[in-house]
Amino acid sequence: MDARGAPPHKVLAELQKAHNDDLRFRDGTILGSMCTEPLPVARRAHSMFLEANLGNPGYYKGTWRLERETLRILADLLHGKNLGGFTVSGATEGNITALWMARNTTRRKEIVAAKTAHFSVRKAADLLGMRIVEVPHDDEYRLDVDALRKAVTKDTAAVVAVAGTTELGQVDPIGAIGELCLDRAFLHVDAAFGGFVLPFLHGGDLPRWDFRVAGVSSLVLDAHKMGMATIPASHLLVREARHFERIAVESPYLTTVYQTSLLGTRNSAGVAAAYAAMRSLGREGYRKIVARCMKNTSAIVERAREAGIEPVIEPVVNIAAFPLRDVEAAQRALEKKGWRVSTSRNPPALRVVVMPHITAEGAAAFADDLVSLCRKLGEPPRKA
Ligand code: 0PR
Repeated sequence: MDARGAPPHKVLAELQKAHNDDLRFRDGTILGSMCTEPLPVARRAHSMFLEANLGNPGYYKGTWRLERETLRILADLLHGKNLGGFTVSGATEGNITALWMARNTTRRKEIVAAKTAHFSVRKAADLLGMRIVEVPHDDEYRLDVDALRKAVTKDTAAVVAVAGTTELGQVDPIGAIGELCLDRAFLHVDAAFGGFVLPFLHGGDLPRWDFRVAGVSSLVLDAHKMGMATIPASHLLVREARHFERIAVESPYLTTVYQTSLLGTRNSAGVAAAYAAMRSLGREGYRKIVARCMKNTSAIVERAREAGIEPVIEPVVNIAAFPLRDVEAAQRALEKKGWRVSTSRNPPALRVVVMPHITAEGAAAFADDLVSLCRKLGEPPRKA
């Protein structure tokens, strides 16, 4: 650190220079991220609550009310009654907290999950001294329930199911998983991505995946992904609030006697941003956003299909993955054209996340580039 401070204009110029090197969702070229441009009202809300700290809620009664109200809105959306929960920084913290609670409540050490679960579950297992028992998935990349039946034992603390897997956007058969877990193990649903998509999907007969499934113990969903809020804003909801007691730590000099969150000082700007996004969009607003994302996803898939490029699975949410011979070469070629896409490992595929910042024109332009580059790279149409 310098001995003397620099004048604000100089500092701001440095910040601007760094900011200019960042990509921006608004440019419409990012198809490799699960985040998007936050809603303007969410940005405003975020900047209003920069001082608040929900780690000490007694000083921030208004923010605390907003958090409770946000959780009430979400519980209603996800068909839960009298749920416990709080805002977390992301699904990583949500997954760690849920598994921490499961370990301390059951006094068991095994987490059963499919390979398709997010890597944050591995972080949780490592931190908590737990062991992951990996179960296979079916041909459609959904957790295999028959395999799960064998894997759940008296040592199982929790099963992790995913509603919107990171790589393919697939939804595990949570109804059947819930039946299996009921009275036997915790069932934690990772709806980091799907949480703000599945409730708003038009039509379809999506099997139940939320608190309507009796076996679901906890659920995490990220408002900083499809929730249109700012980063960081995520929510952990727990069917039985008393489970939080198992991870409670005394916090004697604060305004609350116990703290049940992993984090001490807690971000509150994200709480306000999530509240603002949900209040101003309402179900209808999210429905429109999800419908547009799904339409653009279908447009990309259909165009690719015409050129003989089949997606790994029929997209369930606004994620599509194309199994190419040389995924990295295709990614590089698309990057040269200005597109940012990501890849999946299981199976190796080019992965696109069609977020709200992608317009219909953008989706069409991307699909054209994808098809022509694949032709140029000699990507053979995949045989069914
Ligand atoms: N669970 C699932 C199903 C996820 O997809 C993710 C994140 C997490 C948990 C962890 O959530 P947090 O990162 O909020 O703690 N999925 C993305 C990923 O790892 C996160 C992401 C988002 C990465 C935007 C890059 C990016 O540009 O790919």
